[in-house]
Amino acid sequence: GTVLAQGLPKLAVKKTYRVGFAQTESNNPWRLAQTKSMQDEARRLGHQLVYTDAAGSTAKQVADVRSMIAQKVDAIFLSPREDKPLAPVVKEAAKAGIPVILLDRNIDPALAKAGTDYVTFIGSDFVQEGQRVANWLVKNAKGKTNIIELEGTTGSSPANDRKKGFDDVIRKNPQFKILASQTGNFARDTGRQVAETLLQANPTANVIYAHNDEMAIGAVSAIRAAGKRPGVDIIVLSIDGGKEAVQMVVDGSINYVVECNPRFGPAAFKTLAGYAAGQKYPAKVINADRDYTPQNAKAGLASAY
Ligand code: GYE
Repeated sequence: GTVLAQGLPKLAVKKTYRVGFAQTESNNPWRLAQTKSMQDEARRLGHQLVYTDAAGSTAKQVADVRSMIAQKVDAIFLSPREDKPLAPVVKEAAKAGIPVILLDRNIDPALAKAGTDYVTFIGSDFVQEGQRVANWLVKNAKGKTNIIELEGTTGSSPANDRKKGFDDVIRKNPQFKILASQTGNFARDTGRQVAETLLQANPTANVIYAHNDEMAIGAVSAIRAAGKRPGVDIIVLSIDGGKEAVQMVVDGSINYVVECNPRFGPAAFKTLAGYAAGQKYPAKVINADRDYTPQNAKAGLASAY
């Protein structure tokens, strides 16, 4: 495409595009639901999707985007695994005349700018997700509350922001304490192992806040292995809202889940078409997310992915 004066490449109006989707990994239901939503919508509209899976490697994702640039795709959807190392390839794409739309994870705003280096970020407000979890806890916990936090992938925007949102609220409540905070890489088994170690080191812990469902589900196993009752002796809090976790809210082993909707396909391709038609976008297009409580989880199961 032609490069506009302010930096963003123009996208020709066409019926169908050949568009890249650089996925970060495929090891959990959230990622699979996101990929399916992108593939379904591409198929529905007749677009060709050039799909890559970085399999949890930031270096591979950088190479994947470079390969899409070399293949001269019309546009690139990118879910950046980490918020800093992907910034250079976003700029490289723009220089090559290929517009980038960030999906679900963001790039450090100090390193790349919406409206200059990429079109927009479509996704959830991760700071708000963390705040919502903390607010539920502050409202529902009784007495002294000692928290273990399982962080997402180090250097990813959801891990940074889910921590910030949660910790900021907790810090304002003196009877609430975060005893330990460590990464579980958004993965079930790592989450289980880290939770096991942290539960042993912190016997007074009575809350585990996991940055995603997978780690929360791993933590539930760790709590049981420690001879305690998840959801009763130890409150379990999570973000994502996949079916398995929502079912665990119904069963009582997870206490509260804030949804993070992975169904990006319709919004992604609508934004692409709108961009080609000359529509202007804000730096962030924020998805509206619901939550799952012990009161509404059963009714909500049907809408969980
Ligand atoms: O919460 C997690 C996934 O980037 C918002 O990454 C996404 C997160 C999601 O692997 O389950």
